[in-house]
Amino acid sequence: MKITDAKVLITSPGRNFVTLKIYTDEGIYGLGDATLNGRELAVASYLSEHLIPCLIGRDPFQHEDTWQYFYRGAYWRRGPVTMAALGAIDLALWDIKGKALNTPVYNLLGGKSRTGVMVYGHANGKDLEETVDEVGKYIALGYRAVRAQSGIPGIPSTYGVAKGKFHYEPAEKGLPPENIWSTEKYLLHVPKLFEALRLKFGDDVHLLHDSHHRLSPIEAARLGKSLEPYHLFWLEDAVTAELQEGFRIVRQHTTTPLALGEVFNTIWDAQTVISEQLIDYIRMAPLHAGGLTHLKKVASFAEMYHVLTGCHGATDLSPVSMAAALHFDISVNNFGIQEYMLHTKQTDEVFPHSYHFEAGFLHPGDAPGLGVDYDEKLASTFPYERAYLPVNRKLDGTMFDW
Ligand code: CS2
Ligand code: MG
Repeated sequence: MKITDAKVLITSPGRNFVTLKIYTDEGIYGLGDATLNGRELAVASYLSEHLIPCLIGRDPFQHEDTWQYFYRGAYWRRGPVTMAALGAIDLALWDIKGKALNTPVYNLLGGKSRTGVMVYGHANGKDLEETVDEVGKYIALGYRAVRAQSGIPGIPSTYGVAKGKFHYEPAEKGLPPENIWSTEKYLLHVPKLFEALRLKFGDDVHLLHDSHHRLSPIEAARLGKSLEPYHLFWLEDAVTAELQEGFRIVRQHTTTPLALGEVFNTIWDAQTVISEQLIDYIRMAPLHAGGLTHLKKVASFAEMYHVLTGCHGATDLSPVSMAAALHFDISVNNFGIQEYMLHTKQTDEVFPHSYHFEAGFLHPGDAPGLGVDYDEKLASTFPYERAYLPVNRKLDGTMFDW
């Protein structure tokens, strides 16, 4: 089998998505997600201008050699743009392989290791009361695990809180909106939120929270300790992770489980935090981690150090990414949990898929390949429009992490 062509498809059914479609001489095509939220066209161009010309003529079954070719051959290695483009190619090759062998991709990754993939939903509210109500709605829908993010008294807007009644979608058309931040107000508020959630819903439901890269190690230690009575499933992205050793300070002070890594794109980004057991969950998703080929290696390395997986699954990862993650999740032994932010109805129509939700679990379905398709005609009715993630400033105007 040979690759005969590939094209980059861009659509915006509620938010921008970039999809790679690889064609073969046997009429089978594969899909890969190449969406990098707020930098979509950088990946689209990297694929069209630099990688696709080298893809034509390659055997799509050679996913390891193709991965190495585009990783080592880039010279300028790693980084979110490079690895999202490589991830898209890798996902499309696994999709082609599954279709050619008439089997779902999970059978090529080790087969099913569990009956379903436990997911967590995203509950958020403008204040504590609204957030508690939202968590209750997810529990009523059958979710076993719910992430809770609420507005912070004294701060006009913050990460994770939807503007309207629809689910939270961070990217916005136009130039980057500016959020305002106060770590002190945040650290005072979050323990009250989880105290209220445990009082209302008891101990059984798994509760998660995302600090979204905004604390220093000692602040994260303080928050972790203050949340211990509420036994979170995890506290995510407590600290920015360029300095992996910073998590030694957090680890020394708290038993709250830590999740990290949605912004990582190779195993080297996580090598210290995994090998020193400074985290409990690695959040890398197939799209950003250079595809399933590399993510399998990350999971094997993590397994040696008692670290479980917890793939990123926000709305800016398309249904192609979600499907790939589910084939990975259901097969890998050290599975932890899967994030499941709901896409818009239009997105689900552009990307028809076989995965489905049932009683708090997602199932990848048994369609050959990844089990997702792409309706090009419908996709063309949702034109791309540049959008940005917000930026974040402290109350005194100091530029901070969003
Ligand atoms: C968040 C994401 O889902 C999460 O855990 O960190 O919503 C993140 O903000 C977006 O994926 C950024 O594009
Ligand atoms: Mg996150």
